[in-house]
Amino acid sequence: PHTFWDTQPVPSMSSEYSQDNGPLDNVKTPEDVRAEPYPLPAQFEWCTCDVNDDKELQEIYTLLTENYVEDDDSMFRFDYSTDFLQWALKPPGFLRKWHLGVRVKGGGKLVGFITGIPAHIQVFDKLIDMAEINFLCVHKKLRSKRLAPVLIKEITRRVNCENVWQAVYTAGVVLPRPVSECRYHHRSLNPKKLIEVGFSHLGARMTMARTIKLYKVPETCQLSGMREMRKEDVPRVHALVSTYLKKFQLHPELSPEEVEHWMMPRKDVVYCYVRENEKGEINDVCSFYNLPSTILGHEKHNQLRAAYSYWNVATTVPLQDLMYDALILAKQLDFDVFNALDVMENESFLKELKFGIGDGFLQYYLYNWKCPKIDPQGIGLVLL
Ligand code: YNC
Ligand code: MG
Repeated sequence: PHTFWDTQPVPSMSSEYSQDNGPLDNVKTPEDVRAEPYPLPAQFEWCTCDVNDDKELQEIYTLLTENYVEDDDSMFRFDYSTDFLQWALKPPGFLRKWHLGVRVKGGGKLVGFITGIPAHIQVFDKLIDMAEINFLCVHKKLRSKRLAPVLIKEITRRVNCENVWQAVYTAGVVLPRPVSECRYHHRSLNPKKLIEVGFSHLGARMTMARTIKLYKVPETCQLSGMREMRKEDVPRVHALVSTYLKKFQLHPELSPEEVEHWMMPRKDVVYCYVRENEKGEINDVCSFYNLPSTILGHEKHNQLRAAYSYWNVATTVPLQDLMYDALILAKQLDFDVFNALDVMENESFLKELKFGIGDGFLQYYLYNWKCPKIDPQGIGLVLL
């Protein structure tokens, strides 16, 4: 039983996937929205976080780095950097009110967090203003006290106040009810370290030397004309990415400003490369973001450097060849592993490029929306 989720406009676990595509709730206006914040237990208060304030950004970083998502065996925990958080939370049109925190009363310690950012999301034939919800976190010492439902209700109220009634989010856990079930795949770049820290294991009848050789990649790109994306490439990259994403049943409609925000290289945050031909034309683009994990309780290593596949479009080479260069570039940047979901056309390169399947799923969800189930290959959306 889901005491909270059963009260929310999401399809129940037992229901059939809908044949139509539309909202679950009655249509409302911002005047219908409750004016006061939801009540919190007496020791706590709401705060609107300011990610431009270095001290507040540091508090968010500390909450997340100590309390955010871990794997099932508690070996690794996401370690989003402050620069990454600035990038993730300040896209064009972001609202400070959607960076919601819970503090101990009197401006005390930050113990809870959830965020929304605005996005135009196409689901089948409908284009909807949505919030992308992320970074839901409750301090470890305050778990199982039903604080998460209050955070979710309050962010919903703040989103509804802006006349936005739908949201998209992902989670490792199964809740009512996934619109798509996707899986991570992992490509070892530094197999020795991955094995030492327990991220992967030496295969049967494999030696360390043989494993290192198996995952070795060339030192330089194999395609001609690969270079970092520059500001002047934004219009062309926008055209490539927005045309490509239209193929998928669930995808964002990105403006040129959003493409600039999400794809222009930022050191240690997001990497983007274009392939320029002899005529100066760009026809292929690949990108990945840097999301390290803290390695919990290991004496030799304390951080796993992971690159995550982001927006990739190949129009003049096989996608596999473009992604091989992405692996080579990630290796040059000293990443230990390159992760990719089975979304978009990623299945076309995962096996050949020696990705291994991860354990567990990444569930995609829509709030206040019913529609048919979408295969991973129909998902054109990557959330950070
Ligand atoms: C989760 N990840 O099922 P029921 S992903 C949503 N997303 O409710 P309590 C979750 N709901 O089943 P705790 C959830 N995890 O009784 C649990 N729940 O109906 C539900 N972990 O609350 C759960 N971050 O406060 C149950 O649980 C209820 O103290 C229990 O807190 C949960 O960001 C959590 O994994 C996750 O920090 C905060 O465990 C805590 O355990 C934690 O007693 C580590 O809560 C970090 C972590 C989640 C990452 C993410 C996406 C979040 C989406 C939230 C839903 C958004 C809906 C749309 C809103 C806008 C709408 C508009 C328009
Ligand atoms: Mg709680």
